[in-house]
Amino acid sequence: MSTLTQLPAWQALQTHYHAEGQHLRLADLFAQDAQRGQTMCAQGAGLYLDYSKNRVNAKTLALLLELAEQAGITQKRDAMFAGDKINVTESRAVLHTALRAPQDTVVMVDGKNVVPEVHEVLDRMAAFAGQIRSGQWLGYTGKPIRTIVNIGIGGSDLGPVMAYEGLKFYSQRDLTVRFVSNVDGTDLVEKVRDLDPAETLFIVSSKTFTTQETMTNARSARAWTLEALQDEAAIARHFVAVSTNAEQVRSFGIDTAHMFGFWDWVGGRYSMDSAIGLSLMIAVGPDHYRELLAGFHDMDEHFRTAPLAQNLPVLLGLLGVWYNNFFGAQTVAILPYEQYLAYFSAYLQQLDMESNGKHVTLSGEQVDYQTGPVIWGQPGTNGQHAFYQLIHQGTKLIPCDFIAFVRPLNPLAPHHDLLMANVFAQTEALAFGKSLDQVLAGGVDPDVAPHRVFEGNRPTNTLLADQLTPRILGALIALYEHKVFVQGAIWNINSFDQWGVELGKVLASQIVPELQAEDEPDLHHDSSTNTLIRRYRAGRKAE
Ligand code: G6Q
Repeated sequence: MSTLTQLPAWQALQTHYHAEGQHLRLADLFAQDAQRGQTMCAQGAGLYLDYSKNRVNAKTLALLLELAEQAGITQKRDAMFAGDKINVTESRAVLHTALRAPQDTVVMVDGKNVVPEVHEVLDRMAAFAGQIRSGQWLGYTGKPIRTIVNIGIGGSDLGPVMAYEGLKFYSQRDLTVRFVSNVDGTDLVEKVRDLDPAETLFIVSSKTFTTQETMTNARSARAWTLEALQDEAAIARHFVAVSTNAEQVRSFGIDTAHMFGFWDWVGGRYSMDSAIGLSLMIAVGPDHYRELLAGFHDMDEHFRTAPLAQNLPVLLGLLGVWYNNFFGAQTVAILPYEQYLAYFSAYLQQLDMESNGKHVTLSGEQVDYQTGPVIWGQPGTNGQHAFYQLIHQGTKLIPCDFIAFVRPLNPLAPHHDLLMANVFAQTEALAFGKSLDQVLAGGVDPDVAPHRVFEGNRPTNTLLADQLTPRILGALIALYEHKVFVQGAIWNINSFDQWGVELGKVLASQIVPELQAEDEPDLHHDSSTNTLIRRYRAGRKAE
Protein backbone atom coordinates (compact mmCIF):
# COMPACT_ATOMS: atom_id res chain seq x y z
CA MET A 1 0.00 0.00 0.00
CA SER A 2 1.23 3.51 -0.79
CA THR A 3 1.90 6.20 1.76
CA LEU A 4 -1.10 8.20 0.50
CA THR A 5 -3.64 5.43 1.04
CA GLN A 6 -2.14 4.77 4.47
CA LEU A 7 -2.74 8.32 5.67
CA PRO A 8 -5.30 8.37 8.49
CA ALA A 9 -7.35 11.02 6.66
CA TRP A 10 -7.42 8.92 3.47
CA GLN A 11 -8.60 5.88 5.37
CA ALA A 12 -11.16 7.93 7.26
CA LEU A 13 -12.42 9.31 3.94
CA GLN A 14 -12.77 5.78 2.61
CA THR A 15 -14.81 4.72 5.62
CA HIS A 16 -16.86 7.92 5.41
CA TYR A 17 -17.49 7.37 1.70
CA HIS A 18 -18.84 3.86 2.23
CA ALA A 19 -20.88 4.70 5.30
CA GLU A 20 -22.26 8.05 4.27
CA GLY A 21 -20.59 9.91 1.42
CA GLN A 22 -21.84 7.77 -1.45
CA HIS A 23 -25.42 8.12 -0.18
CA LEU A 24 -25.40 11.90 0.22
CA ARG A 25 -28.12 13.57 -1.79
CA LEU A 26 -27.95 17.23 -2.67
CA ALA A 27 -31.72 17.61 -2.25
CA ASP A 28 -31.46 16.34 1.35
CA LEU A 29 -28.38 18.39 2.13
CA PHE A 30 -30.13 21.57 1.00
CA ALA A 31 -33.33 20.63 2.84
CA GLN A 32 -31.38 20.04 6.06
CA ASP A 33 -29.52 23.34 5.95
CA ALA A 34 -31.32 26.40 4.66
CA GLN A 35 -28.06 28.39 4.77
CA ARG A 36 -26.02 25.94 2.70
CA GLY A 37 -25.98 28.15 -0.40
CA GLN A 38 -24.74 31.11 1.63
CA THR A 39 -22.14 29.34 3.71
CA MET A 40 -20.52 26.94 1.30
CA CYS A 41 -18.75 29.58 -0.70
CA ALA A 42 -15.33 31.18 -0.73
CA GLN A 43 -13.83 34.25 -2.34
CA GLY A 44 -10.43 35.34 -3.48
CA ALA A 45 -8.73 37.45 -6.15
CA GLY A 46 -12.08 38.70 -7.44
CA LEU A 47 -13.60 35.22 -7.85
CA TYR A 48 -16.59 33.89 -5.95
CA LEU A 49 -16.81 30.12 -5.65
CA ASP A 50 -20.09 28.44 -4.76
CA TYR A 51 -19.30 24.84 -3.91
CA SER A 52 -22.55 24.08 -2.11
CA LYS A 53 -23.85 21.88 -4.92
CA ASN A 54 -21.30 19.16 -4.15
CA ARG A 55 -21.94 15.80 -2.55
CA VAL A 56 -20.21 16.72 0.69
CA ASN A 57 -21.28 17.37 4.26
CA ALA A 58 -19.37 19.00 7.10
CA LYS A 59 -17.61 15.74 7.88
CA THR A 60 -16.49 15.24 4.26
CA LEU A 61 -15.03 18.72 4.17
CA ALA A 62 -13.27 18.31 7.49
CA LEU A 63 -11.71 15.03 6.36
CA LEU A 64 -10.66 16.46 3.01
CA LEU A 65 -8.98 19.37 4.78
CA GLU A 66 -7.23 16.90 7.08
CA LEU A 67 -6.05 15.06 4.01
CA ALA A 68 -4.58 18.30 2.68
CA GLU A 69 -2.71 18.81 5.94
CA GLN A 70 -1.49 15.24 6.15
CA ALA A 71 -0.37 15.29 2.51
CA GLY A 72 1.76 18.35 3.36
CA ILE A 73 0.05 20.77 0.97
CA THR A 74 1.24 23.89 2.76
CA GLN A 75 4.87 22.75 2.98
CA LYS A 76 4.85 21.65 -0.66
CA ARG A 77 3.25 24.94 -1.71
CA ASP A 78 5.84 26.95 0.22
CA ALA A 79 8.65 24.88 -1.33
CA MET A 80 7.34 25.74 -4.80
CA PHE A 81 7.11 29.47 -4.06
CA ALA A 82 10.59 29.41 -2.47
CA GLY A 83 12.19 28.04 -5.63
CA ASP A 84 13.05 24.56 -4.32
CA LYS A 85 13.77 22.09 -7.12
CA ILE A 86 10.45 20.31 -6.78
CA ASN A 87 10.53 19.11 -10.40
CA VAL A 88 12.78 16.28 -9.26
CA THR A 89 12.98 14.31 -12.50
CA GLU A 90 14.38 17.35 -14.32
CA SER A 91 16.08 18.81 -11.26
CA ARG A 92 14.36 22.16 -11.77
CA ALA A 93 12.65 24.79 -9.69
CA VAL A 94 9.01 25.47 -10.57
CA LEU A 95 8.62 29.21 -10.50
CA HIS A 96 5.88 30.39 -12.82
CA THR A 97 4.79 32.42 -9.78
CA ALA A 98 7.97 34.51 -10.17
CA LEU A 99 6.79 35.57 -13.64
CA ARG A 100 4.12 37.73 -12.04
CA ALA A 101 5.91 38.72 -8.86
CA PRO A 102 6.05 42.48 -8.24
CA GLN A 103 9.38 44.15 -8.91
CA ASP A 104 10.46 44.33 -5.27
CA THR A 105 9.95 40.59 -4.61
CA VAL A 106 13.02 38.43 -4.05
CA VAL A 107 12.91 34.90 -5.46
CA MET A 108 16.21 33.08 -5.32
CA VAL A 109 17.24 30.35 -7.74
CA ASP A 110 20.77 28.95 -7.40
CA GLY A 111 21.79 31.93 -5.30
CA LYS A 112 20.39 34.55 -7.69
CA ASN A 113 17.29 36.75 -7.43
CA VAL A 114 15.37 36.06 -10.65
CA VAL A 115 12.77 38.85 -10.34
CA PRO A 116 14.90 41.65 -11.88
CA GLU A 117 15.45 39.54 -15.04
CA VAL A 118 11.73 38.86 -15.28
CA HIS A 119 10.99 42.57 -15.26
CA GLU A 120 13.80 43.34 -17.66
CA VAL A 121 12.26 40.97 -20.22
CA LEU A 122 8.80 42.39 -19.55
CA ASP A 123 10.11 45.89 -20.22
CA ARG A 124 11.74 44.78 -23.48
CA MET A 125 8.51 43.05 -24.50
CA ALA A 126 6.55 46.23 -23.69
CA ALA A 127 8.90 48.38 -25.75
CA PHE A 128 8.65 46.01 -28.72
CA ALA A 129 4.87 45.66 -28.39
CA GLY A 130 4.62 49.45 -28.33
CA GLN A 131 6.58 49.73 -31.59
CA ILE A 132 4.35 47.20 -33.35
CA ARG A 133 1.13 48.71 -32.00
CA SER A 134 2.08 52.25 -32.95
CA GLY A 135 3.21 51.25 -36.44
CA GLN A 136 6.78 52.40 -35.69
CA TRP A 137 8.23 48.97 -36.39
CA LEU A 138 8.34 48.73 -40.14
CA GLY A 139 8.57 45.64 -42.27
CA TYR A 140 11.33 45.24 -44.82
CA THR A 141 9.51 47.25 -47.49
CA GLY A 142 8.62 50.05 -45.07
CA LYS A 143 5.05 49.01 -44.34
CA PRO A 144 3.81 48.69 -40.74
CA ILE A 145 2.93 45.24 -39.38
CA ARG A 146 -0.76 44.32 -39.53
CA THR A 147 -0.72 40.62 -38.68
CA ILE A 148 1.30 38.74 -36.08
CA VAL A 149 1.63 34.99 -36.52
CA ASN A 150 2.72 33.08 -33.44
CA ILE A 151 4.39 29.81 -34.36
CA GLY A 152 4.54 27.43 -31.41
CA ILE A 153 2.89 24.31 -30.07
CA GLY A 154 1.66 22.91 -26.76
CA GLY A 155 2.64 25.26 -23.97
CA SER A 156 3.99 27.73 -26.55
CA ASP A 157 0.59 27.96 -28.25
CA LEU A 158 -2.38 27.01 -26.09
CA GLY A 159 -1.94 29.74 -23.46
CA PRO A 160 -1.42 32.61 -25.90
CA VAL A 161 -4.29 31.51 -28.18
CA MET A 162 -6.66 31.04 -25.23
CA ALA A 163 -5.78 34.41 -23.71
CA TYR A 164 -5.82 36.24 -27.08
CA GLU A 165 -9.34 34.99 -27.69
CA GLY A 166 -10.16 35.55 -24.01
CA LEU A 167 -9.08 39.19 -24.09
CA LYS A 168 -10.03 40.04 -27.67
CA PHE A 169 -12.39 42.70 -26.33
CA TYR A 170 -9.30 44.60 -25.14
CA SER A 171 -7.23 44.08 -28.28
CA GLN A 172 -6.15 46.65 -30.85
CA ARG A 173 -8.49 45.81 -33.67
CA ASP A 174 -6.31 46.93 -36.57
CA LEU A 175 -3.82 44.23 -35.62
CA THR A 176 -4.65 40.56 -35.95
CA VAL A 177 -2.90 37.67 -34.26
CA ARG A 178 -2.98 34.18 -35.72
CA PHE A 179 -1.57 31.00 -34.28
CA VAL A 180 0.11 28.21 -36.20
CA SER A 181 0.90 25.05 -34.27
CA ASN A 182 0.23 21.85 -36.21
CA VAL A 183 2.93 20.25 -38.35
CA ASP A 184 0.11 19.57 -40.79
CA GLY A 185 1.00 22.03 -43.57
CA THR A 186 -2.64 23.04 -43.82
CA ASP A 187 -2.33 25.01 -40.60
CA LEU A 188 0.35 27.35 -41.93
CA VAL A 189 -1.00 27.49 -45.48
CA GLU A 190 -4.51 28.45 -44.37
CA LYS A 191 -3.27 30.98 -41.79
CA VAL A 192 -1.07 32.89 -44.26
CA ARG A 193 -2.98 32.50 -47.50
CA ASP A 194 -4.57 35.95 -47.38
CA LEU A 195 -1.62 37.73 -45.75
CA ASP A 196 0.87 40.15 -47.24
CA PRO A 197 4.39 39.03 -46.20
CA ALA A 198 5.47 42.67 -46.14
CA GLU A 199 2.97 43.35 -43.31
CA THR A 200 3.40 40.09 -41.37
CA LEU A 201 5.52 39.44 -38.30
CA PHE A 202 6.27 35.88 -37.20
CA ILE A 203 6.98 35.18 -33.55
CA VAL A 204 8.70 31.83 -33.31
CA SER A 205 7.85 30.68 -29.78
CA SER A 206 9.70 27.66 -28.51
CA LYS A 207 11.35 27.12 -25.17
CA THR A 208 13.82 24.64 -26.66
CA PHE A 209 13.82 25.93 -30.25
CA THR A 210 14.17 22.32 -31.38
CA THR A 211 10.53 21.21 -31.46
CA GLN A 212 9.87 19.46 -34.77
CA GLU A 213 6.50 21.07 -35.51
CA THR A 214 7.57 24.60 -34.63
CA MET A 215 10.88 24.49 -36.44
CA THR A 216 9.25 23.00 -39.55
CA ASN A 217 6.57 25.69 -39.55
CA ALA A 218 9.19 28.39 -38.89
CA ARG A 219 11.32 27.23 -41.83
CA SER A 220 8.29 27.17 -44.13
CA ALA A 221 7.23 30.62 -42.93
CA ARG A 222 10.76 31.84 -43.62
CA ALA A 223 10.60 30.43 -47.15
CA TRP A 224 7.17 32.07 -47.68
CA THR A 225 8.59 35.42 -46.57
CA LEU A 226 11.74 35.12 -48.68
CA GLU A 227 9.81 34.10 -51.75
CA ALA A 228 7.95 37.40 -51.59
CA LEU A 229 10.62 39.73 -50.27
CA GLN A 230 13.63 38.17 -52.04
CA ASP A 231 16.24 39.25 -49.50
CA GLU A 232 17.71 37.49 -46.43
CA ALA A 233 17.87 40.90 -44.75
CA ALA A 234 14.05 40.86 -44.63
CA ILE A 235 14.11 38.10 -42.01
CA ALA A 236 15.29 40.47 -39.29
CA ARG A 237 12.23 42.69 -39.83
CA HIS A 238 9.70 39.85 -40.00
CA PHE A 239 10.93 37.25 -37.48
CA VAL A 240 11.46 37.47 -33.74
CA ALA A 241 11.94 34.62 -31.29
CA VAL A 242 10.80 33.67 -27.82
CA SER A 243 13.04 31.02 -26.37
CA THR A 244 15.48 29.91 -23.69
CA ASN A 245 17.92 28.73 -26.36
CA ALA A 246 19.91 31.66 -27.80
CA GLU A 247 22.25 29.43 -29.75
CA GLN A 248 19.47 27.73 -31.72
CA VAL A 249 17.74 31.07 -32.31
CA ARG A 250 20.96 32.44 -33.80
CA SER A 251 21.52 29.40 -35.97
CA PHE A 252 17.96 29.72 -37.33
CA GLY A 253 18.96 33.19 -38.51
CA ILE A 254 17.11 35.37 -36.02
CA ASP A 255 19.17 38.15 -34.46
CA THR A 256 19.26 37.54 -30.67
CA ALA A 257 18.64 41.27 -30.26
CA HIS A 258 15.12 40.27 -31.33
CA MET A 259 14.89 37.35 -28.94
CA PHE A 260 12.86 37.44 -25.74
CA GLY A 261 14.10 34.98 -23.17
CA PHE A 262 12.73 32.95 -20.33
CA TRP A 263 14.14 30.32 -18.03
CA ASP A 264 14.28 26.59 -17.37
CA TRP A 265 12.25 27.07 -14.18
CA VAL A 266 9.21 27.91 -16.34
CA GLY A 267 7.44 24.78 -17.57
CA GLY A 268 5.93 24.95 -21.08
CA ARG A 269 2.32 24.70 -19.94
CA TYR A 270 3.00 27.27 -17.21
CA SER A 271 4.68 29.75 -19.57
CA MET A 272 1.88 31.88 -21.02
CA ASP A 273 2.78 34.75 -18.69
CA SER A 274 6.46 34.64 -19.67
CA ALA A 275 7.73 36.05 -22.99
CA ILE A 276 5.60 33.31 -24.57
CA GLY A 277 2.80 35.84 -24.08
CA LEU A 278 4.44 38.32 -26.49
CA SER A 279 1.75 37.92 -29.16
CA LEU A 280 -0.90 38.56 -26.52
CA MET A 281 0.92 41.61 -25.22
CA ILE A 282 1.09 43.04 -28.74
CA ALA A 283 -2.64 42.47 -29.13
CA VAL A 284 -3.86 43.90 -25.84
CA GLY A 285 -1.02 46.26 -24.99
CA PRO A 286 1.46 46.29 -22.11
CA ASP A 287 -0.95 47.85 -19.60
CA HIS A 288 -3.59 45.16 -20.02
CA TYR A 289 -0.86 42.53 -20.00
CA ARG A 290 0.45 43.83 -16.67
CA GLU A 291 -3.12 43.72 -15.34
CA LEU A 292 -3.28 40.08 -16.38
CA LEU A 293 -0.06 39.44 -14.44
CA ALA A 294 -1.50 41.28 -11.44
CA GLY A 295 -4.48 38.92 -11.53
CA PHE A 296 -2.20 35.89 -11.55
CA HIS A 297 -0.37 37.41 -8.60
CA ASP A 298 -3.64 38.10 -6.72
CA MET A 299 -4.42 34.40 -6.91
CA ASP A 300 -0.84 33.42 -5.98
CA GLU A 301 -1.19 35.52 -2.84
CA HIS A 302 -4.59 34.05 -2.07
CA PHE A 303 -3.23 30.52 -2.50
CA ARG A 304 -0.19 31.34 -0.37
CA THR A 305 -2.01 33.03 2.49
CA ALA A 306 -5.70 32.06 2.73
CA PRO A 307 -6.59 29.39 5.30
CA LEU A 308 -7.07 26.02 3.63
CA ALA A 309 -10.81 25.98 4.35
CA GLN A 310 -11.28 29.23 2.39
CA ASN A 311 -8.58 28.67 -0.17
CA LEU A 312 -10.06 28.42 -3.66
CA PRO A 313 -7.42 26.20 -5.31
CA VAL A 314 -7.35 23.96 -2.24
CA LEU A 315 -11.14 23.59 -2.19
CA LEU A 316 -11.39 22.88 -5.92
CA GLY A 317 -8.51 20.43 -5.69
CA LEU A 318 -9.94 18.55 -2.70
CA LEU A 319 -13.44 18.32 -4.16
CA GLY A 320 -11.88 16.92 -7.31
CA VAL A 321 -10.01 14.30 -5.29
CA TRP A 322 -13.26 13.33 -3.55
CA TYR A 323 -14.96 12.49 -6.87
CA ASN A 324 -11.87 11.14 -8.63
CA ASN A 325 -10.62 8.83 -5.90
CA PHE A 326 -13.71 7.87 -3.94
CA PHE A 327 -16.61 8.04 -6.41
CA GLY A 328 -14.44 6.86 -9.30
CA ALA A 329 -15.38 9.81 -11.53
CA GLN A 330 -13.14 9.77 -14.59
CA THR A 331 -13.66 13.20 -16.07
CA VAL A 332 -14.32 16.84 -15.22
CA ALA A 333 -16.21 19.23 -17.49
CA ILE A 334 -15.17 22.88 -17.64
CA LEU A 335 -18.07 25.01 -18.82
CA PRO A 336 -17.44 28.73 -19.23
CA TYR A 337 -20.55 30.74 -20.02
CA GLU A 338 -18.50 33.33 -21.85
CA GLN A 339 -17.88 33.18 -25.57
CA TYR A 340 -14.47 34.83 -25.20
CA LEU A 341 -13.36 31.81 -23.18
CA ALA A 342 -13.94 29.41 -26.07
CA TYR A 343 -10.42 27.97 -25.73
CA PHE A 344 -10.33 27.85 -21.94
CA SER A 345 -11.13 24.14 -21.57
CA ALA A 346 -8.62 23.22 -24.28
CA TYR A 347 -6.01 25.18 -22.35
CA LEU A 348 -6.93 23.49 -19.07
CA GLN A 349 -6.82 20.14 -20.81
CA GLN A 350 -3.09 20.49 -21.29
CA LEU A 351 -2.49 22.19 -17.96
CA ASP A 352 -4.20 19.44 -15.99
CA MET A 353 -3.71 16.31 -18.08
CA GLU A 354 -0.04 16.87 -18.90
CA SER A 355 0.64 17.79 -15.28
CA ASN A 356 -1.26 15.07 -13.48
CA GLY A 357 -1.50 12.27 -16.04
CA LYS A 358 1.17 10.29 -14.17
CA HIS A 359 1.38 6.68 -13.02
CA VAL A 360 4.27 6.74 -10.57
CA THR A 361 4.91 8.70 -7.38
CA LEU A 362 7.73 11.20 -6.92
CA SER A 363 9.94 8.34 -5.81
CA GLY A 364 9.03 6.22 -8.84
CA GLU A 365 6.60 3.73 -7.31
CA GLN A 366 3.50 2.67 -9.21
CA VAL A 367 0.46 4.43 -7.72
CA ASP A 368 -2.37 2.29 -6.37
CA TYR A 369 -4.96 5.05 -6.74
CA GLN A 370 -6.30 7.18 -9.57
CA THR A 371 -4.43 10.33 -10.60
CA GLY A 372 -5.49 13.11 -13.00
CA PRO A 373 -8.95 13.12 -14.58
CA VAL A 374 -9.84 13.70 -18.22
CA ILE A 375 -10.59 17.41 -18.69
CA TRP A 376 -12.96 18.57 -21.39
CA GLY A 377 -15.67 21.11 -22.07
CA GLN A 378 -16.99 23.91 -24.20
CA PRO A 379 -18.60 27.27 -23.65
CA GLY A 380 -22.25 27.41 -22.69
CA THR A 381 -24.90 27.53 -23.90
CA ASN A 382 -23.70 25.58 -26.94
CA GLY A 383 -22.84 22.44 -24.96
CA GLN A 384 -26.39 22.31 -23.61
CA HIS A 385 -27.60 21.43 -27.09
CA ALA A 386 -24.96 18.76 -27.50
CA PHE A 387 -23.36 16.78 -24.67
CA TYR A 388 -25.24 17.95 -21.55
CA GLN A 389 -27.78 15.17 -22.12
CA LEU A 390 -25.21 12.65 -20.90
CA ILE A 391 -24.31 14.77 -17.88
CA HIS A 392 -28.00 15.04 -16.89
CA GLN A 393 -29.27 11.54 -17.66
CA GLY A 394 -26.28 9.35 -18.57
CA THR A 395 -24.74 6.70 -16.36
CA LYS A 396 -21.49 8.52 -15.64
CA LEU A 397 -20.75 10.92 -12.84
CA ILE A 398 -19.29 14.10 -14.36
CA PRO A 399 -18.47 16.88 -11.92
CA CYS A 400 -18.68 20.26 -13.70
CA ASP A 401 -17.21 23.70 -13.16
CA PHE A 402 -19.49 26.48 -14.39
CA ILE A 403 -17.72 29.80 -14.95
CA ALA A 404 -19.72 32.99 -15.41
CA PHE A 405 -19.57 36.77 -15.20
CA VAL A 406 -22.07 39.22 -13.78
CA ARG A 407 -21.49 42.01 -16.28
CA PRO A 408 -21.19 41.29 -20.00
CA LEU A 409 -18.51 42.91 -22.11
CA ASN A 410 -20.99 43.24 -24.95
CA PRO A 411 -24.23 44.34 -23.30
CA LEU A 412 -26.67 43.45 -26.01
CA ALA A 413 -30.05 43.14 -24.30
CA PRO A 414 -31.45 40.61 -23.48
CA HIS A 415 -28.58 38.23 -24.19
CA HIS A 416 -26.74 38.28 -20.90
CA ASP A 417 -29.78 37.62 -18.71
CA LEU A 418 -30.62 34.66 -20.94
CA LEU A 419 -27.06 33.37 -20.74
CA MET A 420 -26.95 33.65 -16.96
CA ALA A 421 -30.42 32.15 -16.54
CA ASN A 422 -29.01 29.09 -18.26
CA VAL A 423 -26.04 28.90 -15.87
CA PHE A 424 -28.29 28.96 -12.83
CA ALA A 425 -30.85 26.64 -14.40
CA GLN A 426 -28.28 24.05 -15.36
CA THR A 427 -26.65 23.80 -11.94
CA GLU A 428 -30.11 23.68 -10.33
CA ALA A 429 -31.33 20.97 -12.70
CA LEU A 430 -28.14 18.95 -12.27
CA ALA A 431 -28.38 19.13 -8.49
CA PHE A 432 -32.07 18.56 -7.93
CA GLY A 433 -33.34 16.84 -11.07
CA LYS A 434 -36.96 15.88 -11.52
CA SER A 435 -38.46 12.82 -9.86
CA LEU A 436 -40.90 10.31 -11.39
CA ASP A 437 -43.66 11.71 -9.18
CA GLN A 438 -43.00 15.21 -10.41
CA VAL A 439 -43.02 14.01 -14.01
CA LEU A 440 -46.28 12.10 -13.56
CA ALA A 441 -47.84 15.04 -11.76
CA GLY A 442 -47.25 17.02 -14.93
CA GLY A 443 -49.61 14.66 -16.74
CA VAL A 444 -46.95 12.82 -18.71
CA ASP A 445 -47.86 9.43 -20.22
CA PRO A 446 -46.58 6.79 -17.69
CA ASP A 447 -44.80 4.91 -20.52
CA VAL A 448 -42.75 7.95 -21.38
CA ALA A 449 -42.35 9.22 -17.82
CA PRO A 450 -39.14 7.24 -16.95
CA HIS A 451 -37.42 8.86 -19.91
CA ARG A 452 -38.23 12.25 -18.51
CA VAL A 453 -36.87 11.61 -15.03
CA PHE A 454 -33.74 13.48 -13.98
CA GLU A 455 -32.03 11.76 -11.06
CA GLY A 456 -30.22 14.95 -10.09
CA ASN A 457 -27.44 14.79 -7.51
CA ARG A 458 -24.96 15.80 -10.20
CA PRO A 459 -22.24 17.92 -8.55
CA THR A 460 -21.18 21.34 -9.79
CA ASN A 461 -19.00 24.26 -8.76
CA THR A 462 -19.98 27.74 -9.86
CA LEU A 463 -17.30 30.38 -10.27
CA LEU A 464 -18.68 33.88 -10.57
CA ALA A 465 -16.73 37.07 -11.24
CA ASP A 466 -17.82 40.61 -11.92
CA GLN A 467 -16.56 40.88 -15.50
CA LEU A 468 -14.01 39.25 -17.77
CA THR A 469 -11.09 41.65 -17.34
CA PRO A 470 -7.39 40.89 -17.89
CA ARG A 471 -6.97 40.80 -14.11
CA ILE A 472 -9.80 38.33 -13.60
CA LEU A 473 -8.53 36.12 -16.41
CA GLY A 474 -5.12 36.02 -14.73
CA ALA A 475 -6.72 35.04 -11.43
CA LEU A 476 -8.82 32.35 -13.11
CA ILE A 477 -5.84 30.76 -14.85
CA ALA A 478 -3.75 30.83 -11.67
CA LEU A 479 -6.68 29.27 -9.79
CA TYR A 480 -6.51 26.23 -12.04
CA GLU A 481 -2.69 26.14 -12.03
CA HIS A 482 -2.81 25.89 -8.25
CA LYS A 483 -5.72 23.46 -8.23
CA VAL A 484 -3.60 21.15 -10.39
CA PHE A 485 -0.72 21.68 -7.96
CA VAL A 486 -2.87 20.76 -4.95
CA GLN A 487 -4.05 17.54 -6.59
CA GLY A 488 -0.56 16.58 -7.74
CA ALA A 489 0.72 17.21 -4.22
CA ILE A 490 -1.94 14.94 -2.74
CA TRP A 491 -1.27 12.21 -5.29
CA ASN A 492 2.46 12.66 -4.59
CA ILE A 493 3.31 12.81 -8.29
CA ASN A 494 5.52 15.16 -10.28
CA SER A 495 3.09 17.62 -11.89
CA PHE A 496 5.92 19.39 -13.71
CA ASP A 497 7.51 16.89 -16.06
CA GLN A 498 5.97 15.32 -19.20
CA TRP A 499 7.97 12.24 -20.10
CA GLY A 500 4.78 10.75 -21.52
CA VAL A 501 5.13 12.84 -24.68
CA GLU A 502 8.67 11.63 -25.40
CA LEU A 503 8.22 8.11 -26.79
CA GLY A 504 6.00 9.16 -29.69
CA LYS A 505 8.44 11.97 -30.59
CA VAL A 506 11.40 9.55 -30.71
CA LEU A 507 9.53 6.98 -32.80
CA ALA A 508 8.31 9.66 -35.22
CA SER A 509 11.85 10.86 -35.81
CA GLN A 510 12.86 7.28 -36.65
CA ILE A 511 9.94 6.84 -39.04
CA VAL A 512 10.49 10.09 -41.02
CA PRO A 513 13.51 8.69 -42.95
CA GLU A 514 11.59 5.47 -43.57
CA LEU A 515 8.84 7.47 -45.26
CA GLN A 516 11.28 9.54 -47.27
CA ALA A 517 13.79 6.86 -48.37
CA GLU A 518 14.12 6.42 -52.16
CA ASP A 519 14.52 2.64 -51.94
CA GLU A 520 12.22 0.35 -50.03
CA PRO A 521 13.57 0.56 -46.43
CA ASP A 522 14.13 -2.39 -44.12
CA LEU A 523 11.33 -2.04 -41.60
CA HIS A 524 11.65 -3.49 -38.11
CA HIS A 525 8.42 -2.37 -36.48
CA ASP A 526 5.49 -4.60 -35.59
CA SER A 527 3.50 -5.99 -38.53
CA SER A 528 0.79 -3.36 -38.20
CA THR A 529 3.17 -0.39 -38.28
CA ASN A 530 5.22 -1.95 -41.11
CA THR A 531 2.11 -2.50 -43.23
CA LEU A 532 0.82 1.00 -42.63
CA ILE A 533 4.18 2.52 -43.60
CA ARG A 534 4.32 0.41 -46.79
CA ARG A 535 0.78 1.36 -47.71
CA TYR A 536 1.55 5.04 -47.23
CA ARG A 537 4.73 4.78 -49.33
CA ALA A 538 2.87 2.96 -52.10
CA GLY A 539 0.16 5.61 -52.08
CA ARG A 540 2.67 8.46 -52.33
CA LYS A 541 4.56 6.72 -55.15
CA ALA A 542 1.36 6.36 -57.14
CA GLU A 543 0.71 10.14 -57.01
C1 G6Q B 1 4.43 21.74 -21.76
C2 G6Q B 1 5.14 20.85 -22.62
C3 G6Q B 1 4.91 21.04 -24.11
C4 G6Q B 1 5.76 22.13 -24.72
C5 G6Q B 1 5.75 21.93 -26.24
C6 G6Q B 1 6.53 22.99 -26.96
O1 G6Q B 1 4.56 21.78 -20.57
O2 G6Q B 1 6.48 20.87 -22.29
O3 G6Q B 1 3.58 21.27 -24.42
O4 G6Q B 1 5.30 23.38 -24.36
O5 G6Q B 1 6.26 20.67 -26.53
O6 G6Q B 1 7.86 23.01 -26.55
P1 G6Q B 1 8.81 24.15 -26.99
O7 G6Q B 1 8.33 25.42 -26.39
O8 G6Q B 1 10.18 23.77 -26.48
O9 G6Q B 1 8.78 24.22 -28.50
